[in-house]
Amino acid sequence: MKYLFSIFLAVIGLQVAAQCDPQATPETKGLFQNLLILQNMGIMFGHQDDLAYGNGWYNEPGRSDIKDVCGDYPGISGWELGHLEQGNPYSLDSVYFSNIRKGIISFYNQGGVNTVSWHGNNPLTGGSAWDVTSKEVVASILPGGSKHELYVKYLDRLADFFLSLKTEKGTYVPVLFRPYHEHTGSWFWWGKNLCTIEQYKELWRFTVTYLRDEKHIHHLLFCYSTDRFQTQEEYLERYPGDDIIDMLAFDLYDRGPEYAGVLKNCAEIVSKLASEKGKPGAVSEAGGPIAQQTDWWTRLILETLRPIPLSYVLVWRNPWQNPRDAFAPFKGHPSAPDFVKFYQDPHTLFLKEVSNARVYQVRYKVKSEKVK
Ligand code: BMA
Repeated sequence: MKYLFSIFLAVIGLQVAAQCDPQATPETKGLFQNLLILQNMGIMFGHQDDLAYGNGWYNEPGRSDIKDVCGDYPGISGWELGHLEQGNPYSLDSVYFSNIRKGIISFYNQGGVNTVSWHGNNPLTGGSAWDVTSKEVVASILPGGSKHELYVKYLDRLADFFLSLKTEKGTYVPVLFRPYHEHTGSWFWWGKNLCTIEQYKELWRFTVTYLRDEKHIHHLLFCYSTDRFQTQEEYLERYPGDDIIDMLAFDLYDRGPEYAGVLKNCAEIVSKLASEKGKPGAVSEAGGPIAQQTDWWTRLILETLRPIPLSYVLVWRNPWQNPRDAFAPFKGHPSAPDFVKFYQDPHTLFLKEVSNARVYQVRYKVKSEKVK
């Protein structure tokens, strides 16, 4: 009953405001609407590269460290496109793009949500995403810049990939696309000290309009995601605009005892802003010392985030070579028992719940669509 009431409120409240790309495919509009509705009912759990590899294994179709621990898959699955822009066959984390494509389509067919990050190489120096030796990179790829054509080629490769995300029936698979993340820090070439506010916003604006208007891609929801921040002003300083961004998020890793407090503050600010803008909000990356703090899942993540409406919290990858770097539990991990409690809590949403919620189904028409 409580849930029905919040769905009702959410739907009524959203009819006026909430809209993504007006030309978005029905499944993408449906996803946008359902993310808004679901975040009032619980929080989806996500894991990066969950279906690609895990602790001690690589590319075993159907396998997932999360499923090994709790019997279900995450509600949202993270994927990485770094090096796709180079025309390489596999990502910087050694996952074949052909397998990423298959994984995204298959997870969609099971009713789950897919999100994509992009640690693209530095187009000016040819170095990695972490090459911060030049402050001219963003300027160089904007229209008129010396590397603009190269950047357009990068986007063309991304566009080809996005346009290949189609089911057997020819339906484009919606994806949450989260480029240029953690820009409030300065460890990527698009970071705060590496470009001006205007250049960063222009980078987003060019990227989104190119993919949407020139390449006719209408199955992406664009996600803006900072690193840690203290105030709403700081969070919004480089925000490119409501017509460009569909979803508000932040990344926050546990680096000490202040974590719960900082997480709460960031989550409250993003949740409030997202609700004011009629957009979903999320913790787009998280991770903590789960091998030592074995109750991290319930004590820190769940307790902090429970009262705050957010669409998902995604933890980073489990590299197959090194159990100490795992951000999620795997079979036999010391935090696995606590993770099972986290899974069992009604507030967390895994694939079973997300697929039952039919998140690609359109729930309401917005005004502009009725008038047509
Ligand atoms: C980082 C690390 C790297 C990885 C990159 C992109 O946080 O996990 O090893 O290459 O993300 O996924």
